[in-house]
Amino acid sequence: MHRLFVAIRPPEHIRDLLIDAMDDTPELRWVPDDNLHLTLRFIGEVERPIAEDIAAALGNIRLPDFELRLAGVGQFARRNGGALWAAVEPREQVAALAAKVDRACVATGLEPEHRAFHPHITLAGYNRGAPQAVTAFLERNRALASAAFAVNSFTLYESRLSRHGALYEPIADYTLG
Ligand code: 2AM
Repeated sequence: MHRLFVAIRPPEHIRDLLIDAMDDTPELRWVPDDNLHLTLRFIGEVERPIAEDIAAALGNIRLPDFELRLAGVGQFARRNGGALWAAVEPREQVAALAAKVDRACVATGLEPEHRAFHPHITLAGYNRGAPQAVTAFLERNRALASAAFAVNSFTLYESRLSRHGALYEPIADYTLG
């Protein structure tokens, strides 16, 4: 089985800004540079032939390239902890791309994504009991912003679990424009 997702890989200068926002708070598990991404569609575990169908269907997506910029931070709070992330703007084109990716997945037999699309770049995870560190992070990075950066491709990733945590391996790149 292959655990897949489709994502945008931010360019290095944007990842550097994100890494600058990280600190040494021990309660926060920061995402390593290699893993920073904006998820367009989480696919989950599929067999090899389905993975190949998905890879082919993604190659049929036609959309112009576009720009995004970092625009603040936020959190997903869950019962047993949560995640901190950087938000991006504007929403329209990245949402259109996510919708096309979803349609390509549905065309290969996957269930449509029912959750609302909320474009974000996860920066850290935390366990229950880190509210002070979370509040401090949100406060400190409220004004996180960047110049516009070009999004001219997206990537199909395979997620593998290793001793050192999740490893995201690019399987295929797709060019926009
Ligand atoms: P994220 O986008 O909020 O960081 C690989 O697991 C990526 O797919 C992660 O970036 C993860 O969250 C995203 N993702 C979305 N839905 C998921 C789910 N149900 N299980 C695991 N990861 C999911």
